Amino acid sequence: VPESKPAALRRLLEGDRVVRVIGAHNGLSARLVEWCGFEAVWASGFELSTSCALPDASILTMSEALDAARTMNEAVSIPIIADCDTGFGDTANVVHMVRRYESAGIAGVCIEDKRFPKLNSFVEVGQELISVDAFADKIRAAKRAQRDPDFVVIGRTEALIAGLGVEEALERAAAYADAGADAILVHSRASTPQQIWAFMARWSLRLPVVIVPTTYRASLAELERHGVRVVIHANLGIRAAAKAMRETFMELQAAGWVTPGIEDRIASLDELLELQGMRDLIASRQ
Ligand code: SPV
Ligand code: MG
Repeated sequence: VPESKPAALRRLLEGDRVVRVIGAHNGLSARLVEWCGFEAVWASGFELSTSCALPDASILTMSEALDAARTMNEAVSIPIIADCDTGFGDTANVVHMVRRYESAGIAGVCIEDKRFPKLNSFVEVGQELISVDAFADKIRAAKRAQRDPDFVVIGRTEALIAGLGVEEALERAAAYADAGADAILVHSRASTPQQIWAFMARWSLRLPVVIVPTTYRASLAELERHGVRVVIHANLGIRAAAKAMRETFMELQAAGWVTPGIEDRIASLDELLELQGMRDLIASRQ
């Protein structure tokens, strides 16, 4: 029997190497994450919202996020970690969400301790958390709702994002671990990793730690040294895509509506036929 995706994700979390994860928002970006050799896909709420030209503020529904996660999952053979924001509401919503994501074959979900409706962590105002107990309740409910014991639930604390400090982040992480989380994501938007290293120094390593270094830099060697297990580059794909699209469109405008200068800097049609799976389709017919 081939290894299930939840089992594959669990094996990565339990290994001793830093797990490298990249954010995606659709089948194409997820497939590129796999083809470039990364270990898992982060189905990013920020990327998905941006790709819909909507704010990352609990505007998209659970079904919309699930549809996107399912498309990504079907496009790759590596596990998907789905960014499920606050769990799309209260504890009962978390239960429903876990059942639906698990049935769709998603390897794991991540929920965060912000108040629903949430705002993306890079927004500096209005970052409000729910109580430790209320969020621990969500984690417990999520763990009770899953059927496959390998399905992964990551508890994410936004204590540092809300400006509450490392002590609060540690307290919350410990409570979420006690509630049954399989890993802890600790997020920071500081310009250096100092808060994260302070957290790691005092975290007893009883659960794997996941980080998202967007505003700060941390090399794989440093992550390894501080005991971080999973690193997610959550939004590189859509930032690369947005800039490339804008520049290409603007250049077409400037070039007087002819494309020769652009063609050699964008993906060829051949490349896209390969990415969409046309090559395999044709081969299967012969
Ligand atoms: C996302 O990619 O949607 C995340 C990470 O949750 S962040 O945008 O940094 O909050
Ligand atoms: Mg998010």
